[in-house]
Amino acid sequence: MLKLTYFDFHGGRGEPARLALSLGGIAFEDDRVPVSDWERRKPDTPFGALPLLERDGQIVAQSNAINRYVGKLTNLYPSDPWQAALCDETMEAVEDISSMIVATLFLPEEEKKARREALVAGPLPFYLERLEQRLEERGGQYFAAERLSVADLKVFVWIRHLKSGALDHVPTDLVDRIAPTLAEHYERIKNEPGVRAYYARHGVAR
Ligand SMILES: N[C@@H](CCC(=O)N[C@@H](CS)C(=O)NCC(=O)O)C(=O)O
Repeated sequence: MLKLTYFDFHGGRGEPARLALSLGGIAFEDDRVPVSDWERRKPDTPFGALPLLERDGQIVAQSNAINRYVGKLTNLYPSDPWQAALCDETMEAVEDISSMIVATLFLPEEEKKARREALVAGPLPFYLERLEQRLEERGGQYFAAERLSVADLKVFVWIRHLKSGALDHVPTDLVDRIAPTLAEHYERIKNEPGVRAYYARHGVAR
């Protein structure tokens, strides 16, 4: 059986793979690490970070490698090489902008405010607009192969975070104002029956 290890919160780099495995109906051990356990477990991980996926006693790290692997298992990764590259492009772009946000998470309040306001003034709208443009060029519904893929799940998880209000100094209506097609994409993925079922199972309202 597969074991997916990630922190015990909703969202973040481990969530797209949790969603993909759930949507694909693949049973997996959902190993949710309490933040209080992390220091103890970190030295045993390949790169000192989560998520990890374990299969038959072997481990693969790096979220997008995991996303591609589970995407292949669940038919949520394009088989056509070009469409696969478009799927990868989307996931790496989300990785770029998410890393900028993650870098602000544990800053002292004043520095956090300044850094987040700078993100809202530049990089966040830039990535939202460029992702929206890419989505529209591909028909406006999905990021690759005109069907649901792990790229859509990764964008969904990121947009969900931006809209959640969990990020002080990032207006919750930023996505709606800057990238309405991306906001529609978020609603479409949120309303996928498998995605609704996943969050209902985990007792998350949004
Ligand atoms: N490039 C890695 C980055 C992994 C990463 O930084 N994960 C964060 C959580 S989203 C983490 O484990 N942070 C705890 C730490 O660095 O100690 C990936 O995509 O998986």
